[in-house]
Amino acid sequence: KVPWFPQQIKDLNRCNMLITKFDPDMDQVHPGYSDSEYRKRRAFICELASAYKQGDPLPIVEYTAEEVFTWREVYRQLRSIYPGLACRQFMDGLQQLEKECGYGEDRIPQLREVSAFLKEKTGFQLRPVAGLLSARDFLTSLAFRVFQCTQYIRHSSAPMHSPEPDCCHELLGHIPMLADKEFAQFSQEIGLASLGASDEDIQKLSTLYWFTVEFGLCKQNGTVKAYGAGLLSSYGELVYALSNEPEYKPFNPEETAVQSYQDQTYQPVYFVSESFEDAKTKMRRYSASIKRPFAVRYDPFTCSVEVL
Ligand code: H2B
Ligand code: FE
Repeated sequence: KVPWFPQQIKDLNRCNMLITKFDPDMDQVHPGYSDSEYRKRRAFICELASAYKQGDPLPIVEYTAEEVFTWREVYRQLRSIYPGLACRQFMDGLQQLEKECGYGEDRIPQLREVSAFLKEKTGFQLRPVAGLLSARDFLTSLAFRVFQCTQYIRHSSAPMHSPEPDCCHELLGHIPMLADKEFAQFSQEIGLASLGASDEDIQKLSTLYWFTVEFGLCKQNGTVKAYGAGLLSSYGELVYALSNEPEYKPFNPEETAVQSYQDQTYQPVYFVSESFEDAKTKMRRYSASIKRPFAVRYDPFTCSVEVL
C-alpha cells in the first residue's frame, strides 16, 4: 500500500509530525533543559508555527536583546571563516541576502522577508515549523519548493552548538543555498522522489539528504568546499570537515544512502561531489531506480503534484 502523500500545497498543513528527540522539554542534555524562561519562549514561538496554515502570512517574531546577542555571536564567527571554506553558490546567496534582505549581525532576519526573497530567486518559500520534523514530512514539503523552517533560536549558553535545528541553522546554513537555482532544483527532486515512498526508501533518501544538503562537500577550482547546511551553521564542524582529519568519499548515491551517520557529534566521513551538476545527475539516476507504482510531476502553475 502506498503511504498517503500531499498533492496540493495546502495538504502540507497535515505534514507536521514532530520528533521530540532533541526537544528542550524532553532532552536532559539540551542546553535549555533547566532554563524555564527559555522553554517558555520556545513554547510561544512553536505555537505560532503549530497554528500556521498554508497561505497565512508568516509569523513575525520580535526577538529579545538576548536572542539577538546569540545571533550576533554566531553570525560573526561563521561569517569570518566562510570566504575560505564555503562554496561559491553559498557565498553568492549570502552576499545577496546581505544586500537585499537585511542579513547582518545586528538583527535576526524575519522568515517573512526571507521567504519573499527566495520566492523571487528560486520559487522556494518558507513555512514555520515547531521543531525537528519526521523525515517523511520534511522531505515531502521540498517537493513543493516549501522549506520548513524553525523560528526559535538556540540557547544563549551554547551559541556555537545546537543539537536541533534553530533559526541560525536555517537562516545561515540553508537559506543562502536555496537561493541558487540548481541547488533549489536538486532539493525539490529529493522531495519528489520521497512522495509515497516506502519507509525503507524514505530512510535512504533521508541519509542522502543528510550527506548532501546537510553535510555535503564539493570540489571547486581544485579545492574542496562546503555546501551542507549542517556544516555552514557550525563553526566547529565546518573547520573540522575541511581539515585533513575526516575521511572523504566520492558522492555515490547507492553507497551514500546506506552509510550510517552521527547526529550527536561530528561526522566520521563526508561525501564529496564533483559539482552540483554531477550530484544532480547521480541523484536523478538513483531516484529513478526507486520502485513506485506511479510517477509524479510537479505543476508549478497550480502548485500541485500530478500522479501519472
Ligand atoms: N526538521 C526540521 N525542522 N529541519 C530539518 O532540517 C530537518 C527536519 N531535517 N527533519 C530532516 C529531518 C533531515 O534530517 C532528514 C530528511 O531526515
Ligand atoms: Fe537542516
